[in-house]
Amino acid sequence: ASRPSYRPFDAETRAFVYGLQPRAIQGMLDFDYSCKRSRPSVAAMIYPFGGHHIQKFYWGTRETLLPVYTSLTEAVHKHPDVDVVVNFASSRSVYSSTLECLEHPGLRAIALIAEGVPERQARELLWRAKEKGVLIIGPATVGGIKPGCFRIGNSGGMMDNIISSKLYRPGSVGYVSKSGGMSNELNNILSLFTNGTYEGIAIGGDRYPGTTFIDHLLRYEADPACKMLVLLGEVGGVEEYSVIEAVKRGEIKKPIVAWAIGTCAKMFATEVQFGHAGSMANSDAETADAKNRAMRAAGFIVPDTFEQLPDVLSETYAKLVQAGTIVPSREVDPPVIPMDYKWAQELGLIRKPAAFISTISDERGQELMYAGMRISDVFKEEIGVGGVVSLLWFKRRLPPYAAKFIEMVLMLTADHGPAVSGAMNTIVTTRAGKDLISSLASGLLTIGSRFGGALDEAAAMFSSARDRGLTPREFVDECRKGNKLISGIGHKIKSVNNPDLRVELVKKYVTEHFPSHSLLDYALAVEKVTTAKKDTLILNVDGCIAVCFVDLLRDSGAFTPEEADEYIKIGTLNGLFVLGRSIGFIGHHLDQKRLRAPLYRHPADDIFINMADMPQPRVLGKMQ
Ligand code: Q5B
Repeated sequence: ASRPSYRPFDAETRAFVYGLQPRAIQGMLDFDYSCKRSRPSVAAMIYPFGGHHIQKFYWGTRETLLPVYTSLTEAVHKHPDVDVVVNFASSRSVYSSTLECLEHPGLRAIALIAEGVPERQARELLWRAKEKGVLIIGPATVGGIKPGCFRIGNSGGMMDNIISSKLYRPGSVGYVSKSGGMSNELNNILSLFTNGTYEGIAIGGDRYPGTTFIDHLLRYEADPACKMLVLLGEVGGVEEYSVIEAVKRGEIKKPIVAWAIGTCAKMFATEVQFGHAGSMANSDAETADAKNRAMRAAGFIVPDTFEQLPDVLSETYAKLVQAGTIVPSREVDPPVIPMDYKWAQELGLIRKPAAFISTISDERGQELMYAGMRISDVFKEEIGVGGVVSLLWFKRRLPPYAAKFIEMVLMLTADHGPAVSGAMNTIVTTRAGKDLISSLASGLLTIGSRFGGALDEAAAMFSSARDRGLTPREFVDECRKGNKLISGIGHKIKSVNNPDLRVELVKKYVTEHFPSHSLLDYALAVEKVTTAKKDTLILNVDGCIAVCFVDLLRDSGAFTPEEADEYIKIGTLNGLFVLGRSIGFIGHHLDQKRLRAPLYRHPADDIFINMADMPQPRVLGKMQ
């Protein structure tokens, strides 16, 4: 890379993100956009699982695509301009993935976000990176931020924090701290009491960070754009003393404001392990007080308390401005970053009409609800499949006799042998090699006004005739005159002498349990008229279920008359046959699969092909 070694990040920096971290990447891209970068700082993601693909992100108000590579080598090959890796690999895989990064000489800086990296592995990585001159930030860090240029992962916090701390444009103060949280605090303080952060790095709280305070402060010292240094150390470790030595040797000459956090440790009777793995004093020199004393003695600008830090920053900054070392730039207007829809919604800032309305079930809460009933209560109260259908189809608990009736209908429509139209189609489809869903769909698509799908029309025809006061004879005559078959009447093989026992079961149950069965009675009277003509013109299973369901809708007290009419009109009753028969169709599919049934071809001698009656094909265009 053409940038000097003291400046690993600038407004052209491009990075790989190792791991699938869409939120962090969106944060980086939002930051880039706020800095008015011409192109995103993230070039690609590396994720060894799931294959190559692309992911979509926002670039301002528009959208942009980022590739996901399964191999770092390929990513490096495709994006030779990338020299930074933000490694989100877990503590288990960060070691191997970082070693892999170190194999690529073009990658000059690596941030390790993982916590809990074994110290032995961290030290080895540190050593290998040093050998290759690669800058390591972390492990156990959010990373760092270069205002106006580049953001490592989630550094700097939410976008509103980035904007309020003016991180969308560079300031003059370079800081180094251990913690990401304290870095955010520093960004805020620096934006209020100086012209803001030039670069800030959180080295991480482990005992063996890849780079330490001195590494970054020496970079800031070398960087002419950085005018003032801040060191936010803490109790534990001796890293502050390396900086003290550098100041004493004259390697650091820029004004350096410093504070070691953890001065309260003396209030405890024993040594205290603070939040970070390395933040515990193992000797007097490692206490925050000793460090603050030593830094003050070496010429650092050290406040008496942390609360006074803003004052000393402000004074130091003012002196640099007065001396002409810092020439504050004209403030640019804070950028407007489009807010994520979800976030804006959470804050109650926006509303939008829903594209769908749903009123039967809800899985958003702790427990799945069927029409307001908790799924655990569905089982506790043993409402059965009939009860579940009542909830999801009619949004109410129906009386037990009604729920049992629904269950009975599902059970006795479940199958009627392999010869019926729908089962045949399921079987033929299965034998053509199709899967369960296709075979089932093929069977279901066969359900129509002649086969299994006569319920709704039967309900409508019988109730209309009865409501209009027609006698059964008048109803049959009216249909005959209009050349209309009566839905729910007639069967291919069942007849008066070969009764359909399913129909007998329904009739028995309904007469015994329903408060009223007036439409069933009417339909049976119609059957008397039709079977007088032909004994197969019985009230069939579709018709019997349909009229009984109308009796249920109208007379159970669970529905208003309008609801009862609506359920017939919107095609509810055919749903009973569809649901029940799905059981049988699936059975036929599995049966054929088990039997390894081969492709079916209908015998030609069973098809009457009559070409003689067909018109001769017309020849279009000129014959040669
Ligand atoms: N005629 C079911 O026909 C069938 C008449 C009628 C007045 C009628 C026929 C029909 C209405 C639709 C219906 C559900 C096609 C049936 C089911 C599920 C199943 C199936 C299974 C299972 C049977 C002979 C003479 C003709 C016709 C007259 C016929 N139907 N008159 N109203 N409804 N019904 N479908 O036997 O004077 O000689 O010309 O369309 O309710 O699908 O098991 O197989 O569980 O899977 O072929 O049970 O009834 O009778 O057409 O030869 O007619 O009777 O006008 O009179 P067929 P056709 P004419 S249950």
